[in-house]
Amino acid sequence: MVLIGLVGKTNVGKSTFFKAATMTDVEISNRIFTTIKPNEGIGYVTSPCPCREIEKPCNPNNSKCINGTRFIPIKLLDVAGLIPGAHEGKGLGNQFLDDLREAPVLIHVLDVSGTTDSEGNPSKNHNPIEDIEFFENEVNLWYAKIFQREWNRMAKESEITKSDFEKQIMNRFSGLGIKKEDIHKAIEMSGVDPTSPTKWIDEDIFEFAKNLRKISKPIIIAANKMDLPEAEKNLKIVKEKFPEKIIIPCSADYELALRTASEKGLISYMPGSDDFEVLKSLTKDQEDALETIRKFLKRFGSTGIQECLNKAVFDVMNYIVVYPVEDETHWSDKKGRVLPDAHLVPKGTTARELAYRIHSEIGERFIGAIDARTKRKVGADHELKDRDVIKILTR
Ligand SMILES: Nc1nc2c(ncn2[C@@H]2O[C@H](COP(=O)(O)OP(=O)(O)O)[C@@H](O)[C@H]2O)c(=O)[nH]1
Ligand SMILES: [Mg+2]
Repeated sequence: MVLIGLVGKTNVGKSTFFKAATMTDVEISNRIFTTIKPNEGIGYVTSPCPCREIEKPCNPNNSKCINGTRFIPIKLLDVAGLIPGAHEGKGLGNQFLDDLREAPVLIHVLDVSGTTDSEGNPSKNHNPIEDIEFFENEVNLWYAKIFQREWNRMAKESEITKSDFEKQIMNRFSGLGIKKEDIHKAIEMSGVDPTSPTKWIDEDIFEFAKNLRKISKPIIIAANKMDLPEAEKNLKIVKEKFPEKIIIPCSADYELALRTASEKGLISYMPGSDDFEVLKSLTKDQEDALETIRKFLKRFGSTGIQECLNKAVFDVMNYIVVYPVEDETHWSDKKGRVLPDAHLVPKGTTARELAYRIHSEIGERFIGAIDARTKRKVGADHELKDRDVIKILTR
């Protein structure tokens, strides 16, 4: 399952974000929950369900569908607050960072209202730009440190044996989930020579680590606490300073309030939407609180929480959703369930690769596939598109 790390300093709203995003009224399957550690939870990305195109309702198995929107599970990791010097082991330091090894994408929760200082204490007018620079630098230094530890030995070995240095790095640091092409790209970006790694100086290693981190562990920014007074002014400053970054205005507090009210049956609310419907009579306080939130939704389009998850998975990681079926006419599986499973796969995944992802045996017996929309037969190397409904043919 796709894993997203929620990171940032203390008191910015990571746990609030985590709680709101992992709240579920419909549990999918106990199977997934048994693999969850204490700070892990199941959140969802959303995508329009193909069931809108057919007469019959769908019968989701590994995901859920609410009013034609498919909610597909992902794993979220709520990581303890990062403090300056963490890469040297300060605070929870390395343990914190090591928790992030397996996450291919990070959401940096930022207090854009400027009401917490760099240590997480209440403050006024704290500059959130500092937090972004500090955080990225800390993660880059952590990456560099991992490499530096083994650099000399690895570099010498590679030069003596004339082995492929990129491959050696990949194998040695497989725990970081880095691909060979990422290493190749990072070496190119850093302008260093992979045939003589013993000549790299510390700055070269840092530059390489920084570029590799950017490619293999991208960070998007949840500009949180947008409901507070100074936030809008700060958001503008942060966006101007970092025009290339994905920065999403958020209110984790409001998302949590909406999901809680929805769970209690007070309102009907669809995560990610720009409105909600009141279902029961409310107290004056509840009504006022909800109307304030409604104004926020109108102003920003949503609370931003669902958008963060969707952007991380679909825009940054470049994943698509595909729906394997057994019956290309009814879009159902062997048990007759319509559109049972939604799979998140990297863009560019081929029909055969999808078969292998479902089961290695299905991959081995693969002979072709049928696009259930067009009913056309496609070959092994056919690249799947987002929201494809596909039948795998096996011998
Ligand atoms: N105004 C406002 N406060 C928030 C928001 N998100 C979290 N908080 C508050 O910030 C404080 C710290 O939140 P928490 O989730 O524990 O932060 P963490 O230390 O990063 O996990 C709590 O008092 C939250 O209620 C938000 O979107 N808006
Ligand atoms: Mg927390």
